[in-house]
Amino acid sequence: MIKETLEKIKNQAIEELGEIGSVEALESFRVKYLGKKGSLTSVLKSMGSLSPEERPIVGQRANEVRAAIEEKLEETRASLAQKFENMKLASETIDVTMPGREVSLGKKHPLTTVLDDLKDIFIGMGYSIAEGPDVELDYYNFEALNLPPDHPARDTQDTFYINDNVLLRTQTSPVQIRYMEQHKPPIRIIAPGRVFRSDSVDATHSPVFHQIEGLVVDKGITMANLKGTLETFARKLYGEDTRLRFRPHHFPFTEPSAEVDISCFNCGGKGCSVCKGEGWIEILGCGMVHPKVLKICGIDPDEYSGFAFGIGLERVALFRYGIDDMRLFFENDLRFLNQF
Ligand code: 2U9
Repeated sequence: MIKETLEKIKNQAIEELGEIGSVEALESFRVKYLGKKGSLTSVLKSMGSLSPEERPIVGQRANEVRAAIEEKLEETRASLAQKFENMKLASETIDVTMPGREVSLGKKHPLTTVLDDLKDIFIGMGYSIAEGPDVELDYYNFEALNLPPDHPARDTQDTFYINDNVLLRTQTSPVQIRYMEQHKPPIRIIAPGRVFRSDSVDATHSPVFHQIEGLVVDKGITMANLKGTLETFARKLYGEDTRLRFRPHHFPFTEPSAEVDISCFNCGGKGCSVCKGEGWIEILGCGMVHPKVLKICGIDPDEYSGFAFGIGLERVALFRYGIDDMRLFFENDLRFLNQF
């Protein structure tokens, strides 16, 4: 009876093994037949009921059955492992004859390219780069720059107010004020950054644009240093033949002040469509730092003097690339940006 059960178990086990397709199913099979509570183990446990003559014979057969099942189980395990290895290899095959995938590289925004060029020129002249917050105190943006409350020039720089004292900066000049509060002369810095004005968007205006301002403070700085610096800068940016024209102007934070034109880089000054027949192109504003501004920053205007200038980055880029609408810089249309 036990012998028959053994044969049944063996046949059933071998048949089941033939159908097993996963490692998990193989483990369940092992527990079912060979585990502590498995069917073969139960048979062995029930051998006590056999006669002393039968016991060794059945015992030997039981061992043979166990060995046969184990052997087939190991075979199945090996062939399953082989099958999965083959599947893995097949799925990971690389076709080296396939054409490569193009990696599309990003590129600099034209404003970044222009900014980097300007930075390089001033760094080459020994300037450091200073930065400050976009959200500023009224004090740093206006008052310290000689623009007290109710000063008429505030109207031309209307901005976005967070509250009575906090606003989005209209110029990068507050960076220089903060710098002067913390550093003694000699000072030679440029302050590039984003500025804000409450302007409606059109081809030449944007409520967000970029400036790069410069400040030099030391003993004995004069208008001649300012002119020489700007001439060097303009020649590096627009070519060695570039001439400069200083026109008197007024800014509350500089005295005297000037607006600066370059001779047209397209026609050399004869007049063309780029300079609208003028021969000159306005590129920046500048002046000698107002003594009141130096004083408010703790620098003695009797001992020190300085010059400052401001350049609108978008304007430089518009001229360089022959673009007539500033909105293109901010729309992020890749058909436009990919041309640079
Ligand atoms: C300090 C003192 C003086 C910065 C200056 C200008 C003249 C100027 C314009 C250029 C184009 C603004 O973006 S724009 O419209 N800027 O004309 N900026 S002088 O003068 C300073 C700055 C900081 C402490």
